[in-house]
Amino acid sequence: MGRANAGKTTILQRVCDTTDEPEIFNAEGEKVDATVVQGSLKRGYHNIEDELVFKSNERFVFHDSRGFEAGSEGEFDMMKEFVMERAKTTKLDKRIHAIWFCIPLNDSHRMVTAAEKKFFDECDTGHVPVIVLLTKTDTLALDAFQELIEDGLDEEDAMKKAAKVERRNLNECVVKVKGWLDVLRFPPHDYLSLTEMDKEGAECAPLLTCTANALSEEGLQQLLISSQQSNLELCLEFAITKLNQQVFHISSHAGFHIGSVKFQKI
Ligand SMILES: Nc1nc2c(ncn2[C@@H]2O[C@H](COP(=O)(O)OP(=O)(O)OP(=O)(O)O)[C@@H](O)[C@H]2O)c(=O)[nH]1
Ligand SMILES: [Mg+2]
Repeated sequence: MGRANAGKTTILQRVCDTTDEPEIFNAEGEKVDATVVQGSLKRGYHNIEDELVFKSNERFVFHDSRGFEAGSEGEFDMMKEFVMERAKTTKLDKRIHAIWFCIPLNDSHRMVTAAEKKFFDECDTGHVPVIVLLTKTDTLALDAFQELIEDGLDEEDAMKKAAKVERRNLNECVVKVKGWLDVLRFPPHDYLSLTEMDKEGAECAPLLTCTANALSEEGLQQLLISSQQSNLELCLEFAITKLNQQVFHISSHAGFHIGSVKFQKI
């Protein structure tokens, strides 16, 4: 989910380790001709019912929201109906498992729009976690630099102090967004800031770890981690965490302690 230009497609491409456009399938599972939708895709047109799949990793199926910030009630209602129905359906192939809600931080004048607040006030996604992704946080670096120049620093000093100001500004943004969303009826499950996702090789592990941790069903957690194919370390990390939990379970029942370090070495 997320307004136009929020960085949605970029994140999906990173997760699937590709720069290609996705293949699109309509609600009936028929492939949609990419040349027909190409122009409209560029303008941010999406049909949330469509399934997006990247050739590089066909294990993930994505749905991309329309930019419902445009203020059209009809579009918002369509999105809400889709999310609430797909979050609860018992049909496995139709179920959505997690929602990444992108809020770009490069537009300080409209950090959170009314339509975004409305989502968290009205959309009951049940067990499906909604994770707010604060995107494009790298753009805060230039803002920080400019702020320091405006305060009268020369370029060299501004460069030196920019990182600190950037961190402070990011923290302030996170606090503000949380303050707005956490008071609503269906607040986000978690928040994560992402930086430079438009750069090749951008780090996806925090996003996958955060999502896996948000999934309430253990089976789904494992499925997510095994679906991502690019990060073996993450597979190992989750396998070890799982093993440690089992070991702890056994040891607490058996009344003796088995050091988890030993098992990590194995
Ligand atoms: N600086 C910066 N730019 C980014 C980042 N992520 C994406 N972008 C750029 O932002 C623009 C929009 O990214 P998209 O991924 O197409 O955004 P989208 O949400 O899919 O947009 P629509 O499909 O139009 O709704 C592109 O030019 C990206 O290269 C980021 O982390 N940092
Ligand atoms: Mg897009």
